[in-house]
Amino acid sequence: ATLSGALRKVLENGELRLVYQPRLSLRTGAITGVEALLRWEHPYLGLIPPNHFIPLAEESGMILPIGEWVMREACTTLRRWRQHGLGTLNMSVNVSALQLLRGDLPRYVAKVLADTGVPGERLELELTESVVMAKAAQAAQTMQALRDLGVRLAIDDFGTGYSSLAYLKRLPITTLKIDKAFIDDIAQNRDDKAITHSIIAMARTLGLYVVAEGVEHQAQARLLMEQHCDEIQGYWVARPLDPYRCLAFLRNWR
Ligand code: G
Ligand code: G
Ligand code: MN
Ligand code: NA
Repeated sequence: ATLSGALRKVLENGELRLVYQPRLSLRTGAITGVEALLRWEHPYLGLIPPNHFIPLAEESGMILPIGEWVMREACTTLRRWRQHGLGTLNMSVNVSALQLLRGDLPRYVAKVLADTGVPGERLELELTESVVMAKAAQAAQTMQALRDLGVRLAIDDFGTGYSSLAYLKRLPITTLKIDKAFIDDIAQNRDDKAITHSIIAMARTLGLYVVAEGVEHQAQARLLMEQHCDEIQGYWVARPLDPYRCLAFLRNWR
């Protein structure tokens, strides 16, 4: 049996689950939201990381039903947490190219929001830079329809592609997530420090919200705070957590 063969059955076999990684505001010290990250628990191959199976799911088109499952599962979890007094918590969901380029994403998102009672303003979708840039014209309309639902749009892994901030500004994007590659050596490397500094400065000018990814050390957090980065995400704040542990983490936070 092949991995893509097994992938075709993940949904009916119930082998997918989501873990949630908290995001910290450097302004308020509050946890503002979580990013849903997909995990495939194969019965005998064990845990298969998304980097291995998402490309396969994209080739086969399986990413469409999987993406719908992710959206519904993430919003259902948020609905439950909202009943535990976490009414202002935001949920970020990764969306792949194929989902974005199919026109019916906004309709599906609207349905999930209606079914779960989650306000659109509490949902953020993470799109990768390369896709948004390559298919800007096609993607722009879908992105606007999502914005009309109140949903925020983030560019994930920002800085690894080729886009200019000025160009991105013409798309209805609200948030930039600076890729971990620029954060890793930020406390030692002057070039990386200069890069994050200018990304943050330009984003501020353009009215975009900035999140730094992959923050593992306090020194990185302190530097990003000095640079007025809005939020951070990474092992220093918390690892991706299963829903039960994540709820406990969120309720115990200060
Ligand atoms: O923690 P991590 O291994 O989860 O994530 C690896 C990569 O997989 C990241 O680039 C992330 O954006 C992507 N990813 C995680 N979950 C999802 C998902 O639900 N959908 C899509 N399309 N990508 C995801
Ligand atoms: O590409 P995307 O940003 O959506 O995926 C985030 C990926 O980075 C996931 O695989 C997640 O588990 C991982 N991740 C999150 N925080 C950290 C961190 O602090 N260090 C490392 N090495 N990986 C991280
Ligand atoms: Mn992401
Ligand atoms: Na990323």
